[in-house]
Amino acid sequence: MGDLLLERTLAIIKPDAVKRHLTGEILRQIENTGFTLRGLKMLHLTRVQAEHFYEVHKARPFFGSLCQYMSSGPVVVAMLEGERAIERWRELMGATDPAKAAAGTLRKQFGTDIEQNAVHGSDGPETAARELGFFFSGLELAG
Ligand code: 3AN
Repeated sequence: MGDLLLERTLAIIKPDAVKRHLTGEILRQIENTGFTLRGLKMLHLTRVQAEHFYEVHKARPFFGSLCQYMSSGPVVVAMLEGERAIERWRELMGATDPAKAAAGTLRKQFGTDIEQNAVHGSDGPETAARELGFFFSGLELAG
């Protein structure tokens, strides 16, 4: 066996997608792509919680608008597990700007614009560990 790399990553179905009743369809595509759902919950972030989650972006011009949007309605957060899950989930999401995302990606199918782009995914192993820890407890992360 070669380089099997079982990873976990954080997926968020963002408020625009939840509002448009796309949660089930997005979870279906996640499972069809071979990811295992290891954790799943819906929550409505406060503005302060959204600012904390996106603190790496606090100097960016879109930070205020992004946090407003991410706290505008419920989100669904999922812990995905699979081989090379971090990179593979980024591939299934597609480019940040839905207009530039490849055909078949979730952002191409369901994104509205560069901000309201339907889904979030951790961009590397350290981010995945931090972001999973933000939403899931030690109890949920164990095992
Ligand atoms: P990605 O989510 O593809 O990793 P990031 O980390 O650059 O992209 O941006 C985080 C989030 O900030 C994006 N998912 C999107 O909602 C929002 N965003 C990124 N770039 C812009 C922009 N130019 N204008 C408005 N919102 C943006």
